Amino acid sequence: MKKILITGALGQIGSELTMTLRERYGAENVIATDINKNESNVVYSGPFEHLDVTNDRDFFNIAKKHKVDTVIHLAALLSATAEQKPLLAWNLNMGGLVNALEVSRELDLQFFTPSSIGAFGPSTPKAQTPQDTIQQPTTMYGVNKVSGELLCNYYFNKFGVDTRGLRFPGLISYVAPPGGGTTDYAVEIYYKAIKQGHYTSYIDQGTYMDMMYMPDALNAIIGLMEADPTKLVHRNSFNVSAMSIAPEDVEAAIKKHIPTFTMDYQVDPVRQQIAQSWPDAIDSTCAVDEWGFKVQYDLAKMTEDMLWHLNKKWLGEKVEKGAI
Ligand code: AKB
Repeated sequence: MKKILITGALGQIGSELTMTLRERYGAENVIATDINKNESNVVYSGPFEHLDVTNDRDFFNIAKKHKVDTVIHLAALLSATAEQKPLLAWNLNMGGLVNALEVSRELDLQFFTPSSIGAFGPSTPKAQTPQDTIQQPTTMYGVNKVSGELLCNYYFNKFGVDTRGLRFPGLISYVAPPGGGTTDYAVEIYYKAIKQGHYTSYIDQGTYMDMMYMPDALNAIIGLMEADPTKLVHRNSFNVSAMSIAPEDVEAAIKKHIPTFTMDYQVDPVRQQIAQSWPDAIDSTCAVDEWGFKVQYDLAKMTEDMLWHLNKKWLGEKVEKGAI
């Protein structure tokens, strides 16, 4: 990775990945693209281009103009929105992906796109979900993710494109909020804990899902992209997780810092059904063995960091580390 084009750069992963890669590889070497534009650092700290990933010619022209050697394709709808708008999800998630792969084939680029725990379904083993197992998802998002994993394998086997990918769990971050995901509760809960001291969870208690703190997710992307290709048995769909948690676990972790925090439940049937169709806890052993995946944050450490950063964001510099 020397010159990188990122799609969906203003989204939850893109906002932080763009800044991290600009620090590592030089601001001018990371071309952020998105269908939207805002006033953030991502737009002003380096090259930014408007890109609708379903427009194949624009995609090709921007990649060629900037002479990139890598595409990190993040633009996609998440699970809950995809379930509300399945046709849009198919067109954007699959149309964008095939365009990104075609550009990578035509220009001989290295390629990354995230898959998800959503690529699994109710018939998948729920505990210690293996790397290679049954994948029969019941959501449009899951259908997109399984198809995407297979398509990336196809582009590697057929055309030799250096495709790589991770099955991300729910990602938690204090920078940019996610939108339209099933795991979003695990981000919202921290925002509401600080702003209102109370959270109403749309995911029921006892519902376990895999999660990861954003710094670990960014390290995982870089670790996989820089990994020795001869060591990779899998390529496009590594299971990676840092913790398996239910809403009441996050509640308890927050209460250690904010004892007055309260939580109740108003379950959203659509997102609850999606959550129940996903694994409780996936097994990341192949990622550990093939390219050295590791995480720094468990629930307690992540909670301390999230609350500290959110307090700092809203209350200013007055907050001392350790005071939260
Ligand atoms: C979602 O909830 O849709 C995403 C995911 C797990 O892929 N966060």
